[in-house]
Amino acid sequence: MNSDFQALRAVNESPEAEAFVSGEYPRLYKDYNCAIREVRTKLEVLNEDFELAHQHNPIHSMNSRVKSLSSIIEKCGRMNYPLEDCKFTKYMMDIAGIRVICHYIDDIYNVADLLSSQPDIEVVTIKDYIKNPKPNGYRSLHLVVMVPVYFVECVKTLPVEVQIRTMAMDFWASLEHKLRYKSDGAIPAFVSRELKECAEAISESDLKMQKIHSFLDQIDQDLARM
Ligand code: 0O2
Repeated sequence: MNSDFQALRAVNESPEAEAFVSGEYPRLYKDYNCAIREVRTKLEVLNEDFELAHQHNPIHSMNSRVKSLSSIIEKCGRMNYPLEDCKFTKYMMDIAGIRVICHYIDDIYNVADLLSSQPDIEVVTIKDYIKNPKPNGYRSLHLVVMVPVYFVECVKTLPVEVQIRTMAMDFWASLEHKLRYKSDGAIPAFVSRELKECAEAISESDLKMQKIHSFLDQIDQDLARM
């Protein structure tokens, strides 16, 4: 069933959902959007400074989103999280999400380490789907970090899910996501097999590209020392 339809039905059936939609969501959206901006700024600063130090931008691009209303209501229903008084925010760690697209595999771990080591950042979870890909071939590094946001009257420490992957991994994930969405979750077996083969090919290419980049980097360093 379409998730917007599910959300709409939930609003009609439950006073908690109605209160959430009409009152609490706008505040929540603003808070989590601020948390995204805090982490995005950190990543932008790291990217610029890394370039000065290493003549290379680790980050190709970023996009971010606050989880949509329908997606929050759908997930609360599926996971049995209480909507009432936003109690679900204790459990739902992906309300704020940033996707960071890097050039090379080493960039992913450099960005993750640099962000994680900042004193005002607390890493809550790390899921390394690059070292341990999902059975369907999905690869990405997922971190959930807590970041403090300074409002007028209070400080809120909020979770932000940061997904870091190469351009090639992102290309694969976008297509797989679209296919899953279009086929309502049931991707035909032969398509799943082909997707998995693509994921393996992409992973090999990422490793080769990394080797070439490291080789060029070494030449640059040798020339700089001469
Ligand atoms: P959307 O629309 O991107 O937000 P949970 O976060 O608790 O719901 P899980 O599986 O424990 O679920 O979290 P995990 O593994 O960190 O994955 C969360 C997000 O990673 C997903 O969010 C996707 O964005 C992405 N992801 C994970 N597995 C796959 C996959 O096999 N294919 C693709 N294309 N993306 C994946 P949502 O909520 O599913 O979607």
